[in-house]
Amino acid sequence: MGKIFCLLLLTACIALSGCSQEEADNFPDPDKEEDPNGIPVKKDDPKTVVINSGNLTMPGSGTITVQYSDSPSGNGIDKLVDNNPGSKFSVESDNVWIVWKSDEAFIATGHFITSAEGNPENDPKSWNLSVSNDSASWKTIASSSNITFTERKQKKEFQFTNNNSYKYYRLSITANNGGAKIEIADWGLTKKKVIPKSVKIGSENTTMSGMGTITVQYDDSPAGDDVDKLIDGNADTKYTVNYNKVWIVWKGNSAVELDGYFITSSTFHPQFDPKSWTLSASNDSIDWEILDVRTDFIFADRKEKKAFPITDNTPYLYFKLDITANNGGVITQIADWGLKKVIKMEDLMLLASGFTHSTQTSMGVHYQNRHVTTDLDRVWLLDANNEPPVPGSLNDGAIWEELPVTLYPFGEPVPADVNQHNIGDCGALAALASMAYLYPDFIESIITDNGDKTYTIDMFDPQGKPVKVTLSSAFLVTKDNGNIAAVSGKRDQACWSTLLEKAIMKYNAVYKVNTEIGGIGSHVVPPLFTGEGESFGFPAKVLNADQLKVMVEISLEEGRFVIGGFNQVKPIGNTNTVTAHAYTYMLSMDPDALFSMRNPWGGNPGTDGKEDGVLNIQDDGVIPTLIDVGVTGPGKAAPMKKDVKPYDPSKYSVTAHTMRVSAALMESGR
Ligand SMILES: [Ca+2]
Ligand SMILES: [Ca+2]
Repeated sequence: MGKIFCLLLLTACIALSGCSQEEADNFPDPDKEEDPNGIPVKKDDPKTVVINSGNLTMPGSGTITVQYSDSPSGNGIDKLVDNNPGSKFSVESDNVWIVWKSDEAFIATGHFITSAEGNPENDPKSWNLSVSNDSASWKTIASSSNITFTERKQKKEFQFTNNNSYKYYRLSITANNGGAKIEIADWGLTKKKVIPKSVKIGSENTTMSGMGTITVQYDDSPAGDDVDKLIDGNADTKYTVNYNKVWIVWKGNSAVELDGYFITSSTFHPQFDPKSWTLSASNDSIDWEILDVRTDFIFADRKEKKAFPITDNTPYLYFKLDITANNGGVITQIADWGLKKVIKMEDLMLLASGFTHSTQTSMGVHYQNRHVTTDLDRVWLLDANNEPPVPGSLNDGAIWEELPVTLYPFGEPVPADVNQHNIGDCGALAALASMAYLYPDFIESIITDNGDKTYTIDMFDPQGKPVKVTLSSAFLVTKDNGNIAAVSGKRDQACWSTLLEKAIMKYNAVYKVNTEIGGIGSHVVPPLFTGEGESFGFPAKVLNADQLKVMVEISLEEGRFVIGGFNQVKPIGNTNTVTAHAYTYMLSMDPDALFSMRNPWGGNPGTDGKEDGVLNIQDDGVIPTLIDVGVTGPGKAAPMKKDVKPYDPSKYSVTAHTMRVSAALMESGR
């Protein structure tokens, strides 16, 4: 039967080059039987006519092919489909096959035959209707036998059950009423009637992120593959339409500004994927604004969720996805379609918690009702000879020892200057790295090099009043091997971060607000230097991945310190997340990542420090659900904000990518 296909292709090519009729040989008939009397059977001599327009018995244009080419002039095969009972097709045979090849596959659920003027003996009596999409494999979907037409020009209709689109419909007449010919006035196929179908979506938990109504062009999707599967956010379920094109309209209960939309390919065959489509929007379903057009788009994978951005942020009630072509299949399947609303900070703030605003002190609730600075305090804090106590968490394993100071190893303060060793103050260090990321100039502005190996740091007391803290060049080193135990630069040198960490310890000695720097909360650290302690946060799972991204980006844009962590140990890239640990949020160099989170260890478990502890967080459905975020205002640093850029750790790599953090901290995760 491959020959038929070749022939039809050939015919189609000829039709394209201008001919509308073509005759051909060797068009075999599967239903033909050998003549039992040995009389030579009539040789196949198919004839094909292209039917482009006009009054048709068929639902659309196509080509019609008949088994024999010897119809008398004026009674050709074109007369069979001209929707004129006064004209007839005639052939000198008592059996014949006729193939209608539709330009567009369609679902036929019936056909009709109209008897011709002339001798009733030439009426068809028995026939089979079969279908195909490739003209190679055929399936019989309807049969009629011993049909009698009682009148001339009598139209008889025959219904059958069919839910699939086909391009080829073959009528094989196996018997006539005893005459020498077959004569038919008209033959036509009737397309299944489908009407649009609307489904109300009442749950917020759909890919449309809201409530509304979805309307689809056709109401005949197969059971289990209905439109609810299009918006369930489950790539394993699919929406199927029995057509190669379809439109779908979403009407939200309120107008939304769209940031983008996505389409997920189904689990099944790529030829059923949408290939070309238009997304348009409207507020009255009359005037439509085109938001996005895709042509010849190919999904690279099964269950591939592909996002498409939208630049028109006008609020709209209606969104229409008009699939104008699929990948060649007779049906179309989509796993999911979803709309991505513009995420607004004000909406996210409704989900925030843990506000630390205080009416008493600009430093925030944590610093309320604390020790008020005395003159003696000021004197003690200004004297570099006064060293703070060694943090209890070091278990007397460290002592103060004078070390050379390189204030800015990379020329200005950078997050890479924050490398934790033995002190469990990840909250403070993640905050310092955030300060270096957003406000390097501010850090330089609060550190005064006194030129005598002492440094004075500008800080704020619990009432938010300026207080100066002067430090010697003595820093904590481990008792056993003399290595630096305090935070350090990449070459284990004391630097600005070492000074600010020590300033917090010295501050604690007087104010006893954060008596143990180990375990200090990240949101109480910036106010010590910026004078402002307004913060809020989001526990894990409050924000989804897209919302987290917006929260981080806007917060950084607005110059806020963003610190947070993971609530579970999970694999991420070639390492693991660390729990009970603070990370610094930054913009990522990876365009596919939501954002970066930098580990103050300057590395991550099981890796070296080449990436400076930076994790690029992907929307993998797992990691973002483990993330919490704390956001603290910039206070007095605000005027000195630098442009926020993606953090490039490779700029700060050094020859020895050692991990500096102590084994004990790596164990406890601080
Ligand atoms: Ca006719
Ligand atoms: Ca689905």
